[in-house]
Amino acid sequence: VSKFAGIYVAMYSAYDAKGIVDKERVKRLARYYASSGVKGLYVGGSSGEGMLQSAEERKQVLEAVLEEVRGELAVIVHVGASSTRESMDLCIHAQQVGADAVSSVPSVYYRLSEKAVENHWQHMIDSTNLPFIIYNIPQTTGFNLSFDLCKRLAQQEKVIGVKMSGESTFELEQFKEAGGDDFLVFNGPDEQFLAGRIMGADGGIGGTYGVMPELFCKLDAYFREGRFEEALQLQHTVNRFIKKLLGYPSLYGACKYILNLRGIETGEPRLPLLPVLPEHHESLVQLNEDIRAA
Ligand code: HMN
Repeated sequence: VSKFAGIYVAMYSAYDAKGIVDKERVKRLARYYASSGVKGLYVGGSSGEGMLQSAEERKQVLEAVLEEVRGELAVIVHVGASSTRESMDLCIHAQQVGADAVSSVPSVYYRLSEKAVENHWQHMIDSTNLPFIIYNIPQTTGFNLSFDLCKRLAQQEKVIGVKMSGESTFELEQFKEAGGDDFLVFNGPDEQFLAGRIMGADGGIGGTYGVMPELFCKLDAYFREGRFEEALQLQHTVNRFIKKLLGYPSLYGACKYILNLRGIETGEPRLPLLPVLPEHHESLVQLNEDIRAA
């Protein structure tokens, strides 16, 4: 299980100028991360806009990523959808094409009981031999994983961890406790990466890593080496960038624009996520330079 610990870029999807999934661009983006030092990629999550794509498109993105970096990077694919059936189909596909693990949020839109969410996840777990990583992101799904449910799920060998995108490091610590030593916790809020690591996270999965993967790898290395003062200083630097990124119409639009500036074309985010406007270009050019100089 510990082979999965580490830093994962929550990868953006890449589209052409018309907004259609562009497999070549997806491959180039995956290749860009292969040389950045990260452990792997988290495909089709919030940053990857999996929820804004058809199942067919999600499969295309995953296939492109695997064709490019299979065996080089660990690839976790988010298969969450409103419909259990669709998620199961994505799990089966993930196994067929050689992903390393699957992960899912609870079903969204319907207000579901804990029992229903557990059943939703269980169907996915049973549909594949791949390891499963729970994705807890209460601020967008309205469902907060309980300690008890985490503990119950973690008893299954296939359930290897949780991506904790809630902001409480206390709950993060509790999930680690619930799952036991073999259970991985991935920090979700990038601006709290160091705090999450200190409270027990085994690594992190984040969207802003996508524009500064090297900085997060360095931050993680400082933590592992016990160089906490340097780690803290670097987290402060990173957070100044994140704060700026959060000031644009959409975080994803801003990050994708920065990648475009680096020659890694990813297109604009899909609506309803807003792209950046021409008036933002100049400040993003500056931000890109600041990140590169850090
Ligand atoms: C994903 O693709 O699933 C996300 O990257 C999840 C991740 O935890 C991000 N959370 C959200 O987008 C809600 C963070 O990386 C987040 O973008 C960052 O901490 C800035 O607030």
